[in-house]
Amino acid sequence: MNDCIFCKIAAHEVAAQVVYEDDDVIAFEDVNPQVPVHTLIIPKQHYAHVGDNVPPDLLGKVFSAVRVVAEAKGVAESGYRIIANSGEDGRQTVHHLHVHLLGGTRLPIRMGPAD
Ligand code: DGP
Repeated sequence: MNDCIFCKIAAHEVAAQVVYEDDDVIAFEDVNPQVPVHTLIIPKQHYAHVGDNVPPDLLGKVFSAVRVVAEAKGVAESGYRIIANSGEDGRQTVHHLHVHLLGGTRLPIRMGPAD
Protein backbone atom coordinates (compact mmCIF):
# COMPACT_ATOMS: atom_id res chain seq x y z
CA MET A 1 0.00 0.00 0.00
CA ASN A 2 1.65 3.22 -1.21
CA ASP A 3 0.00 5.41 1.35
CA CYS A 4 0.28 3.32 4.48
CA ILE A 5 2.57 4.63 7.22
CA PHE A 6 3.04 1.17 8.74
CA CYS A 7 4.00 -0.28 5.34
CA LYS A 8 6.62 2.46 5.16
CA ILE A 9 7.90 1.59 8.63
CA ALA A 10 8.00 -2.09 7.67
CA ALA A 11 10.04 -1.17 4.60
CA HIS A 12 12.34 1.10 6.67
CA GLU A 13 11.27 4.07 4.57
CA VAL A 14 10.01 5.83 7.71
CA ALA A 15 12.02 5.68 10.92
CA ALA A 16 10.76 3.91 14.00
CA GLN A 17 12.29 2.49 17.16
CA VAL A 18 12.35 -1.16 16.18
CA VAL A 19 12.10 -3.66 19.04
CA TYR A 20 11.92 -6.87 17.00
CA GLU A 21 11.99 -7.84 13.35
CA ASP A 22 11.97 -10.98 11.27
CA ASP A 23 11.04 -11.76 7.67
CA ASP A 24 7.29 -11.39 8.26
CA VAL A 25 6.80 -9.25 11.35
CA ILE A 26 8.15 -6.01 12.77
CA ALA A 27 7.55 -4.49 16.20
CA PHE A 28 8.26 -0.86 17.04
CA GLU A 29 7.53 1.70 19.72
CA ASP A 30 4.24 3.57 19.45
CA VAL A 31 4.88 7.22 18.60
CA ASN A 32 2.34 8.28 21.23
CA PRO A 33 2.78 5.87 24.15
CA GLN A 34 -0.17 5.56 26.53
CA VAL A 35 1.72 3.59 29.19
CA PRO A 36 5.42 2.98 29.94
CA VAL A 37 5.57 0.02 27.56
CA HIS A 38 3.60 0.59 24.35
CA THR A 39 4.88 -1.38 21.38
CA LEU A 40 3.10 -2.15 18.12
CA ILE A 41 3.47 -5.52 16.41
CA ILE A 42 2.54 -5.73 12.73
CA PRO A 43 2.82 -8.08 9.79
CA LYS A 44 5.07 -6.53 7.14
CA GLN A 45 2.52 -7.38 4.49
CA HIS A 46 -0.47 -5.06 4.40
CA TYR A 47 -3.77 -6.25 5.85
CA ALA A 48 -6.29 -3.67 7.02
CA HIS A 49 -7.19 -5.39 10.28
CA VAL A 50 -7.38 -8.76 11.96
CA GLY A 51 -10.52 -9.68 10.00
CA ASP A 52 -9.01 -8.92 6.58
CA ASN A 53 -8.50 -12.53 5.46
CA VAL A 54 -5.08 -12.68 7.07
CA PRO A 55 -3.47 -16.09 6.47
CA PRO A 56 -3.62 -18.05 9.73
CA ASP A 57 0.11 -18.76 9.70
CA LEU A 58 0.83 -15.04 9.46
CA LEU A 59 -1.57 -14.33 12.35
CA GLY A 60 0.34 -16.98 14.25
CA LYS A 61 3.62 -15.20 13.52
CA VAL A 62 2.24 -11.88 14.73
CA PHE A 63 0.97 -13.41 17.96
CA SER A 64 4.15 -15.43 18.45
CA ALA A 65 6.06 -12.15 18.29
CA VAL A 66 4.00 -10.90 21.26
CA ARG A 67 5.94 -13.20 23.59
CA VAL A 68 9.28 -12.16 22.12
CA VAL A 69 8.46 -8.47 22.43
CA ALA A 70 7.13 -8.89 25.97
CA GLU A 71 10.43 -10.47 26.94
CA ALA A 72 12.46 -7.79 25.15
CA LYS A 73 10.48 -5.07 26.94
CA GLY A 74 10.81 -6.77 30.33
CA VAL A 75 7.11 -7.34 30.94
CA ALA A 76 6.83 -11.06 30.25
CA GLU A 77 6.73 -11.83 33.97
CA SER A 78 4.84 -8.78 35.26
CA GLY A 79 2.12 -9.04 32.62
CA TYR A 80 0.72 -6.93 29.85
CA ARG A 81 -2.30 -6.44 27.64
CA ILE A 82 -2.64 -6.80 23.88
CA ILE A 83 -5.27 -4.93 21.88
CA ALA A 84 -6.03 -4.96 18.16
CA ASN A 85 -8.41 -2.10 17.41
CA SER A 86 -10.38 -2.99 14.30
CA GLY A 87 -12.55 -0.78 12.16
CA GLU A 88 -14.66 2.26 12.95
CA ASP A 89 -16.26 1.18 16.23
CA GLY A 90 -12.94 -0.30 17.31
CA ARG A 91 -11.42 3.20 16.90
CA GLN A 92 -8.72 1.96 14.57
CA THR A 93 -6.82 4.95 13.19
CA VAL A 94 -4.04 3.26 11.20
CA HIS A 95 -5.56 0.77 8.80
CA HIS A 96 -2.73 -1.73 8.77
CA LEU A 97 -3.22 -4.64 11.16
CA HIS A 98 -1.37 -3.98 14.40
CA VAL A 99 -1.38 -5.35 17.90
CA HIS A 100 -0.73 -2.92 20.75
CA LEU A 101 1.33 -4.44 23.56
CA LEU A 102 0.72 -2.38 26.70
CA GLY A 103 2.40 -2.74 30.05
CA GLY A 104 5.01 -1.51 32.46
CA THR A 105 2.33 -0.40 34.89
CA ARG A 106 -0.78 -1.85 36.50
CA LEU A 107 -3.42 -1.35 33.83
CA PRO A 108 -7.01 -0.34 34.56
CA ILE A 109 -9.23 -3.34 35.08
CA ARG A 110 -11.78 -2.34 32.44
CA MET A 111 -12.54 0.22 29.76
CA GLY A 112 -14.09 3.55 30.62
CA PRO A 113 -17.42 4.79 29.24
CA ALA A 114 -17.72 5.39 25.50
CA ASP A 115 -16.97 8.93 24.36
P1 DGP B 1 -4.99 2.48 16.47
O1 DGP B 1 -5.88 3.50 17.10
O2 DGP B 1 -5.18 1.12 17.09
O3 DGP B 1 -5.12 2.46 14.96
O4 DGP B 1 -3.51 2.92 16.84
C1 DGP B 1 -2.54 3.40 15.94
C2 DGP B 1 -1.32 3.69 16.74
O5 DGP B 1 -0.27 3.95 15.84
C3 DGP B 1 -1.41 4.92 17.66
O6 DGP B 1 -1.27 4.48 19.01
C4 DGP B 1 -0.28 5.81 17.24
C5 DGP B 1 0.58 4.92 16.37
N1 DGP B 1 1.20 5.59 15.27
C6 DGP B 1 0.57 6.31 14.29
N2 DGP B 1 1.44 6.78 13.41
C7 DGP B 1 2.67 6.33 13.80
C8 DGP B 1 3.98 6.49 13.27
O7 DGP B 1 4.22 7.12 12.25
N3 DGP B 1 4.98 5.89 13.96
C9 DGP B 1 4.76 5.16 15.10
N4 DGP B 1 5.83 4.63 15.70
N5 DGP B 1 3.54 4.99 15.62
C10 DGP B 1 2.50 5.58 14.98
